[in-house]
Amino acid sequence: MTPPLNQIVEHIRSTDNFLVLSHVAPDGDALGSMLAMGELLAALGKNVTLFNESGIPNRFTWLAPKREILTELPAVEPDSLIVLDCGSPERAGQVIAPWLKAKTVLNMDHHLGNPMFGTLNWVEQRASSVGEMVGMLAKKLDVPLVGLLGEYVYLALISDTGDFCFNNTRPETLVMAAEILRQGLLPGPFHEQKQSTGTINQLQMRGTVLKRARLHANGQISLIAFTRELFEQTGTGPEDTEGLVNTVLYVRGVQVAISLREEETGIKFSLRSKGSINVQVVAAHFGGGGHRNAAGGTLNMHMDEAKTTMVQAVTEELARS
Ligand SMILES: [Mn+2]
Repeated sequence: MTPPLNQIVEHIRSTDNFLVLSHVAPDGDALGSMLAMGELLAALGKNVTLFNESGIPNRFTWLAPKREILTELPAVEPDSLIVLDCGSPERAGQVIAPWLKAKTVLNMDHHLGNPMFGTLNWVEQRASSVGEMVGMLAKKLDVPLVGLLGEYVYLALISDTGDFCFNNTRPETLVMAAEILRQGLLPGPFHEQKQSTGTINQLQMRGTVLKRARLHANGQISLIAFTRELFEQTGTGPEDTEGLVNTVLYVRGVQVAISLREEETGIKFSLRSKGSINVQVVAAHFGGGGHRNAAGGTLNMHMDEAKTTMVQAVTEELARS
């Protein structure tokens, strides 16, 4: 067992009141690991409050969590904060920022380049997901991955591994998934619930985006772009873009897929790569972050400039690989 896990176990055993939070615009790992941590701490008889600045996105309302997810700071101050899936403290959002500086912070994450901003830091880059780390913690604390705890860990596992297809799927990940199934989770209905969240507007918006997809660098780069104009025309929004970048990565010959999304704060970019091509370094160059095969960030420029900039940066990284 790794020393940080020991320290986290000791800290949890000796502390009573926790605030558990994950990054803004949460994905399946951020939500799954946060909800799972809530169940785990409750199973240990601890007081736990959940916090996420963005709340629960529409595509996850089917989870219908029993435990409330606060979007404002709670009135009662916790003894400790557990920060999940945040590659940097900024990812936790602005509301919580003062507490991150002032309080005891357990930083549990799996991103490359995490700056170890916590009082205790457990950063496991090899873990498929932070949900997997919560599962490891549960095992260490003798809490079985049963019921909601199992479901939430499973959500985190399948979300960050692309249903166990990405390189970050390790034997330990599948052993944990097997354990959750052994405890009673049925994967068929679970996946069906998770997938059945689209709308016809979303489908048509995605059709338009795919129709406009382009290849660059002799077919090694694919690029899609979501404009605010298109969101307005189709009655959709940023969260309807989820996952489409993977679709354009799987075009034959493509090594890197770029997705650009126009937001009020600038252009959000998402990068996906195949094999050993590292898009985390490209994202980091523009102040973003992530993993070797999946990374992102924000560009403060217009869409046309963002397209040229990202294609050039990725082309240079391809030349280095
Ligand atoms: Mn994650």
